[in-house]
Amino acid sequence: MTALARSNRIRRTWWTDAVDRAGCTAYTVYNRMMLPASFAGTDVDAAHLKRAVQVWDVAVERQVEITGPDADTLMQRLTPRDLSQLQPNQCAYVPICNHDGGMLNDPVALKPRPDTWWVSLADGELRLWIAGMAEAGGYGVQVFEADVQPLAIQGPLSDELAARVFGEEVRKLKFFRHDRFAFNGTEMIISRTGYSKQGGFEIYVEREADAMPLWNALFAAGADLDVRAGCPNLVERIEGGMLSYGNDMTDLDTPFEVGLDKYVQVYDCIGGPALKAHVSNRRLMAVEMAGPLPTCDRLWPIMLGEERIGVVTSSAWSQEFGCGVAIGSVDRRWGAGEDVVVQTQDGPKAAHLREKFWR
Ligand code: THG
Repeated sequence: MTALARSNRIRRTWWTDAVDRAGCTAYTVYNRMMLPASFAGTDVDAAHLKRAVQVWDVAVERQVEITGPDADTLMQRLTPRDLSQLQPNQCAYVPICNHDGGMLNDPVALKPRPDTWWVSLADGELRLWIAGMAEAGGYGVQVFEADVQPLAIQGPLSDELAARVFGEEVRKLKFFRHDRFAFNGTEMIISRTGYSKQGGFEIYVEREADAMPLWNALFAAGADLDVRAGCPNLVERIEGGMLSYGNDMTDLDTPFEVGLDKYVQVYDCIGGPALKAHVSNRRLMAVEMAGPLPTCDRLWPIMLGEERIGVVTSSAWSQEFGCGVAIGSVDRRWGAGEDVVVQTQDGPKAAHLREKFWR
């Protein structure tokens, strides 16, 4: 394996020094910023995430701020998800589509204040798209990347750790809700969200001066909980069927082709007419694979006899389930139960299409 060459072009976060010191062994680049990808190895990291609690530097979840009197109108123009019933303290997972209905991003959106949205981006260029739409449509808003850096707490002991640092009230936060909690003489927005199925919170840190004090407070408070530095975990997220923009979907996929049907309710939006007319002929499925598996850094054809019926978009070896776990984009004519062959760069692997993910 070769190293990632660092430079100014690949932005550091407020915690990069601490993440290095904590033993990060691999980074990836996400929104032109450093995202830790491994500490003790994906398997060891996953096992620890499932039993204890981790602190994740997810500053790469960039917040595009849309602020002004037309912020709500523009936001509803940008997504086919119906935002009209959303509570002020609610987060929403929102597909964002181009005019063909193709997925441009799958962010979490929330309102830190009235007339202000934060669009918490997956990897992509969405700020330019939003700024362009605001300008072209003459919306009364400002659009910019806010200097907010999220830190996630994930794992079954997340509530205990968060309560020790932010107080018992944080336990009452419901899934995909946010609120403000005191820390270090300031208030921080915390949501019960995060890119794992193990539960936890995300803290939207707005001042660099609070970043290391928060990191240090979490590690001091969680010593007896075996708190460790961690990161979004490849195998855990595939076991849970959590999607990764750029891997499991691109602008060549509509929400219907990547299992996001339930977030398409409004057609009077960018991409709405295309989505209304759209007939999708493939969908994402769980794929169980025989190992050993090489790194999935290209699309792997899924073969049923001589016919190519889809591609594997992400995969990893699962120690917990004793098999390769994968996400595949498969022709709708074929469904769960099919025995298939996946062509990896290391040769063919026996595989099986499943109805459900592993958790
Ligand atoms: N949190 C925040 N911002 C983010 C992510 C996050 N930005 C980047 C990336 N992750 C965006 N993509 C996702 C993908 C899945 C989920 C959240 C963001 C997610 N999915 C739930 C699941 O699959 O179980 C379902 C959510 C729902 O149905 O409402 O949480 O993690 N701030």
